Amino acid sequence: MSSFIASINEKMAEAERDLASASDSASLEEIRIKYLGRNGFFSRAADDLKLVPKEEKPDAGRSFNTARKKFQELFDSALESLKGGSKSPSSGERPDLTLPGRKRKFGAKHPISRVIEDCAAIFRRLGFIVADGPEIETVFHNFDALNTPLHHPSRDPQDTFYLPDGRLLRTQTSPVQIRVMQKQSPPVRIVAPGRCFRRDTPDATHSLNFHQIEGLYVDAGVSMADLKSTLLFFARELVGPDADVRLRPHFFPFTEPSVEYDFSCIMCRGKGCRICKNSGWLEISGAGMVNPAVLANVGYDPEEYSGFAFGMGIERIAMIRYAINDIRILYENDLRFLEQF
Ligand code: 2NM
Repeated sequence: MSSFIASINEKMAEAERDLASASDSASLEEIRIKYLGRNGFFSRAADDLKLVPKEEKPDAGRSFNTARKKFQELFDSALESLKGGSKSPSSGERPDLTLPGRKRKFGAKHPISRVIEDCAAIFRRLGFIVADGPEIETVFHNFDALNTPLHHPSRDPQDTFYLPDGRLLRTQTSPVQIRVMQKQSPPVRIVAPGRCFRRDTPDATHSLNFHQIEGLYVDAGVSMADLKSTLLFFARELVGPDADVRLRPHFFPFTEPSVEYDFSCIMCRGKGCRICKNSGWLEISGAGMVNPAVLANVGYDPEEYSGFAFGMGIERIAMIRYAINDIRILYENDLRFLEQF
């Protein structure tokens, strides 16, 4: 063995003894300087390495590198165990309790999460349970089971993202309701919040992905009056006790009859303003009595059970609530925006 390698091995044994006896950070610092400092052992050994005869150099270099690495590991773990307090601090080293604390930066909930959680909490008080399901869906759960006919425009690849295997990105959260109904018999009282996808040209009010919360209540004797009172209770919990709700006739394949519904404008309390375009009403979304064909598709007897369902756009509610005029700001992760929540 070359004398270079021998001296390295000898020094490493010494280093191990030094590190084992280090009891505080001051002695550890001394050790660091002794071995890693500008004039420390490894620095001088690196100079010596240059003088090693050529044929011994590869071996010498290897043992130098190994020793250097091993020392760093031993040193780091000695430092770690000192910090971890496994050795009791000597008197000079008590923690300084007068030092200012470490500042923790708290995150904030995204406005979409806030709206989802607030809505879900209101429905939970009415006995609804939060359900979820996959964002990649089958055509059956997203369209067929919901009584959406083959020729319906929303089924077109122009409007919906299809995967090569024929599945699709769900266009609404109703397939969650289908899955829950397939699994259990009535009564079913659920809300399904979540992310949905539609092909759209993005602008201030359209986005390729958006969020919905849909509700479903199926039991014997559920009526349109239950739907309206549920929406009214929800509106009053969300925006205040003087809120009102109105239903307008509409068409959806999955509900019959179907409605679109509005909440009275939160800004002007129905008198007419810029937000509601002077109508006094804010369009929220659609609802209706679950189409008997949908109940039959999941194996429920439409003669025995009836139900209502509704959907709401989370972004729409967030934009009204927080006076946001461009939907895109909700997805850009701009901290100047997000830190306000
Ligand atoms: C809406 C509007 C109207 C709806 C229907 C169903 C189901 F699964 F029961 F058939 N879930 N959600 C529904 C009805 C959704 O969103 C605008």
